[in-house]
Formats: sequence, structure tokens, C-alpha cells
Amino acid sequence: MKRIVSIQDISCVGKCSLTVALPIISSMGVEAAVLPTAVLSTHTAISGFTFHDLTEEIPLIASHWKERKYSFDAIYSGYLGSFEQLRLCSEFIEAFRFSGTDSDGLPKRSCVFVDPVLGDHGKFYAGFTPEFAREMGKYCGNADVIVPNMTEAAYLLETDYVPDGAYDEKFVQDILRGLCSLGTKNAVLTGVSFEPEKVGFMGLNAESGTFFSYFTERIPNVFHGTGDIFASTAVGALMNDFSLEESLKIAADYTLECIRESIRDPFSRDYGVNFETAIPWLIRRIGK
Ligand code: PXL
Repeated sequence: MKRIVSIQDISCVGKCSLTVALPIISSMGVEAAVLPTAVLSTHTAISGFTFHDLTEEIPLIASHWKERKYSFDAIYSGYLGSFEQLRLCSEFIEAFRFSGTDSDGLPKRSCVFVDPVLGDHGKFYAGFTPEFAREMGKYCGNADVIVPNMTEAAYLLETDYVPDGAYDEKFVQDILRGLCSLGTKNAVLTGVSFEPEKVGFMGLNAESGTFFSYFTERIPNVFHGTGDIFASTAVGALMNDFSLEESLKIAADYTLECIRESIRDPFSRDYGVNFETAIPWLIRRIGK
């Protein structure tokens, strides 16, 4: 069984980060190890949240795992809360990413998947700054895949945020080239929308220079935590041997299913979407 380590916070209530990554990755038949970076009572969009930093635990956990010779098929990081955590995560990637052959002599290498969580709708999440975004940009240079939204891409590239409807395909291609110049092998921009009824992603493979894109129905509203659902599903699908493009399509389709589930439920929460009741759909989609 493949194993992913997910490095991000536990927001105890909030349907984001680890409380989303764990069930999604497990339900896709992949072992989900966690490196929790902080414990918050809720995510930072809910006022009054508590925050307990776990930075000091990161090197201790990593050194125990080294001793045990654990390895990971994917290293997936999401919300990271400090400069020190970015530094420790870079070290972690350096120490745990492998590239070699498996017992059948087939090439085997770990995938470094980075969701550079910084903000949304043209604004930083609480506590983030342009200096932190610059460091996050450097950290993205470690990645095989990064999945920023339009807001995060603007912060990473230190450009102005341009809202939906005010950009064209050429603009998005330029952003993707800029993101690849951070050093990642693939850049994927989420929440791309050229027409009001559709939303999706556009990506660029740095090596081949190939662009790819995919769009689904847009349900107008603000839904929290969908970036974490998208990222967790995409890594889970990669670990099920789908290509990057197919994995991202599965992730986009599943995210839409989760939003549909929320809309159908009169008691859905406003802090996150109903990804739980869409899990059977996901399992069918990947043929498990
Ligand atoms: O969904 C991204 C996310 C993850 N973790 C925490 C957050 C957010 C977004 O607000 O606050 C703690």
C-alpha cells in the first residue's frame, strides 16, 4: 500500500486541512500518515480561534521516522504557519524524498505535492504577510506539483490579484510560467474562470512546456475548505497511478460533488462542505 505523509494543521472544527486530508486519502486506499504542525480550535476564518504551535515536534517526529527507515510515496504539505515551519518542511523533504527503483527494478520516486496555502478572494488568511508569501515561493521550488489559487499565485509572484472576469488565457499562461520559474516541476492554478458558469484549473508542465486545463460547472457561492479537498484528492489519485492531469480532473469533479452535497443538505455547515457524503462517489470514480 502506498503511503502519503500530510503536513498541515489540525483545525479541530472546520472541515479543512488534516480533518479533510485523512478521510479522503484513507478512503482512496492509501495510507495517510500525518505530521501535524499546529492545533487550532477552528480554522482561522472563524473568529476567536485558539492556536497551539507544534513546530518543535517536527524535527523530533522526523528523526524517529528516519531511525525507523520510514519512507513516503508522497509528501503533501498544506497550511504552514511560520517561517520556521517552511524551513523544517524543506529539510523534511530533503531528508525523506527518495528516487530509485522498487523490488521489480521499476523506477520509484516520491512525489512532493505543495498546496501553498496563503489566502483566497484577493486576501491573506489571518496572520500571513507578503514576506511569508515570498518564503512560501522559495519553498515551492522543492515541489513536483503546486496548486495555488489565483490569490495565492498573485502573492507568490508578488503581482496584483486580478478577479474573475478580468483576465484571459494568455494572462493565466504567464502566471503559470512565473510559478514554474519558482522551480516546481508542475504548476496548477485552481479557481480559474473565463466565463461565469464555469470554473476549473489550468496547469503547466515545466519540462515539456505543455499547458492543460479542465473546467466544470461553477456553483456561485463561497465554499470554505474546497482547496484542501481538491489537493488531498489529487494526491490520493496520483497514488492510485492516475496521471497528473487525470488526478486533477478527478479532484475537480469530486470537489464539485462535495459542493452539490452541501447544497442538497439543509443542515450543511457554513465553515466547510459535505465531502463526507460524496466519498462513495469518489471511491466509485477511482474504481475501488
Ligand atoms: O483551508 C485552508 C486552511 C487550513 N488551515 C487553517 C486555515 C485555512 C484557511 O483559512 O485557517 C488553519
